Amino acid sequence: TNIALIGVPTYAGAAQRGCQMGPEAYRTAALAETLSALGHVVEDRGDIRPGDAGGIPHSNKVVKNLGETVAWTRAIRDAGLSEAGFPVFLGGDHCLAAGSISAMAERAAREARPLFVLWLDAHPDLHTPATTTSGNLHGAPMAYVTGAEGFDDYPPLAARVEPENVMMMGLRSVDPAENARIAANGFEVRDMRSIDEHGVAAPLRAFLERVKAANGRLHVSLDVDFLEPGIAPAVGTTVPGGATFREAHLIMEMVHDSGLASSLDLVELNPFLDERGRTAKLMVDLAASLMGRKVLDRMTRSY
Ligand code: DIR
Ligand code: MN
Ligand code: MN
Ligand code: MN
Repeated sequence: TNIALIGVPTYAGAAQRGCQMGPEAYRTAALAETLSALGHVVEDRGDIRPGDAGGIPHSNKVVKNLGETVAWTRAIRDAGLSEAGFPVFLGGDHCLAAGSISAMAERAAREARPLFVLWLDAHPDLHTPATTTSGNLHGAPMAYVTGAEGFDDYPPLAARVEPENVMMMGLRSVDPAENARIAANGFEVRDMRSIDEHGVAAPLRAFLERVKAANGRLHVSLDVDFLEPGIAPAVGTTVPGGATFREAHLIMEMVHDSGLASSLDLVELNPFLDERGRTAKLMVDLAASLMGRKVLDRMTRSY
């Protein structure tokens, strides 16, 4: 596979600074070398920059950095659209997904195929600028890419993602406005309660069958806070009770075996909060599992 690493050093959508250092942390944790060793052709495109961001006011006064977030969204979308291979977007906070997913939806539409999204996150990120109560726009990309009202300041969507083509796993922090949007729109949601009861394998297998049957493209969006904070502490929005090391790797291994994945976000890593890079290394190992590393190949690595 031809993999392009796209650094997106933004914290425009986050609650605290630090995730702008994410792309360098992944490079330091040897992401490119790790994927090359699996036989892929890896090109690091370096970091992208947003265009000029004028301030954009919003009637919801808590909204932060709307102009910057919109400028990043446009730059990320353009970077994604200019890739022919498998882009890996290195965040940066999750506002990144507004650009990456809208680009991948447009690419899929050009091939007359649907885009499916596997959303791995403690949060559904289904706010709009009008409903956010934190003002942090990393809580909004999924509403944007599925065509919610209220994103008039964002770039117009060339193609929206159908909510029923989105599978969210790992949810355990959902705000009331987000819950209403889930109930009204047919997202497939496997929250942590569901994972406790049924595991990840059976529902993921069923989802991947749907992607295959529809000849879809598949984007994977991995927020660090999907993971149990004990194994992945370097994120500004930890929520207890996340996915275990093996649950997360099994998801990546199954997606690899399906052969369906075509793009990936690695988001919300805040290296400033890390202990000796352990979270960056875990995220690199998860990306390696997604790109074909098997349990029996795994190098010994101490976290
Ligand atoms: C919360 C937290 N729902 C918000 N969202 C986060 O700020 O709107 N998403 N952390 O990843
Ligand atoms: Mn998120
Ligand atoms: Mn999250
Ligand atoms: Mn977030």
